[in-house]
Amino acid sequence: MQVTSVGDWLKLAVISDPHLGTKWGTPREEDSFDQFQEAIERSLDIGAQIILIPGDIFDTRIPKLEVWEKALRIFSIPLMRGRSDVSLAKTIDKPTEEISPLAFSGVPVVALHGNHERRTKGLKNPVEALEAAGELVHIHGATLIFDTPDGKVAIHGLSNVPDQHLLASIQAWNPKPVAGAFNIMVIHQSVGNFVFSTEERPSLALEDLPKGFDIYICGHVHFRADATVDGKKLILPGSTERTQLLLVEAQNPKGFYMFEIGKVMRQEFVELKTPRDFVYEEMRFENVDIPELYGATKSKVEELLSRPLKNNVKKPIIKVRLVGTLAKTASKSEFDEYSIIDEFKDRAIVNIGKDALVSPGLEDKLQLLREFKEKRLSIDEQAMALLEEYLKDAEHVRPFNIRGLYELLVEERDEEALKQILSVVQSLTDTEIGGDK
Ligand SMILES: [Mn+2]
Repeated sequence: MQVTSVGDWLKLAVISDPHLGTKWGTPREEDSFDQFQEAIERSLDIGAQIILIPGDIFDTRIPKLEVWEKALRIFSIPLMRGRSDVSLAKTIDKPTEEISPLAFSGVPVVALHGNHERRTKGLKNPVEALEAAGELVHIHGATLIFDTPDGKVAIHGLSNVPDQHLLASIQAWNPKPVAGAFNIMVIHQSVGNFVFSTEERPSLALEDLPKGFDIYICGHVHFRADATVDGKKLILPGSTERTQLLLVEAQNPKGFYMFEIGKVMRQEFVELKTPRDFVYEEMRFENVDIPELYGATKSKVEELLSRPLKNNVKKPIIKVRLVGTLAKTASKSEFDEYSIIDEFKDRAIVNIGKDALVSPGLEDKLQLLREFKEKRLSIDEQAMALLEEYLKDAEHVRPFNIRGLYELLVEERDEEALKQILSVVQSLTDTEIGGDK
């Protein structure tokens, strides 16, 4: 990328959805921090004059102190890189007393809060806490106008709003492009066809976005994408951290955007080097038995591990999704995916999805449920009947009076239930010992 260019007003970095603190307590707990720090440092190395973060800096509303400690260190990096040649000229709908002069002692960071950080009205969210520390400027239904050596740039931002209030919030805010400035509109919502997950409905049609801005930027969606709004670009940078192990995440690299804004706008997606490799594969089966399933899954993981890695420092994430039907004699619960995960734990972070693997007996079980419904059994009776159905082949529970125990437990007569169990266990051990003699 060309670092020195004449006539550009501003080099703007857009780094989205770092989700700091996600996967805490797992082998991946450092990832969100490593990737965000790389994005911040590299954007500064390329010459970013403003860093814009469209929400979900943190993974939770009230992050742990351990997460804060790491986050505060990373946010101090842009402050220490020397004063940027941009200055805040004016704010609209943003009281200037909320902004700390410290935020302009280095390269300023402008941020929205995302849905992961949003809190009830009257409570402070963690992005506001970062603002109080002078590490960034938070915007929500507000505009910041910056003077750069060559022109004005206006950042108009609406932090995350619950879907049902979104249109009303945009109408109430009613942002207008600033004359003579390059106008950036930034939000954190699902928009158009871009949604966080298949369960989510888009909360905003592309045509509902306010008109007349030079570029639209949207956080929230974790894979990189772009579209056109009113003849202008809509950029979804995607998250720096891989929070969902979906196929689309395996196909899209993680990174951030650098924009060179001026009479013309240039953009570059900068791919990060710190993310772990992520491989996603689907395996299809028909009437597979359990030993076969173990064998096939293990050799698939082995095969995926033999491929060259981009990141040789961190163990790759390998997701294998099992799809299809099990043999008649097989039950899904007999397949313990954790034994495979454990077997490979020194070489990879393995994830095995077996939701789409169907036991042939499932159809029979659904039929059973339908019958219960027709017979109008009570919930308790349905549970009892299901329990009996499940246990009918389990020899080791046969000596127990399951129905009797269940009824005692429903009535919270736990002591009596325990006594019954102990007396059965006693009689069983007595006969075992007796048999040995
Ligand atoms: Mn997010």
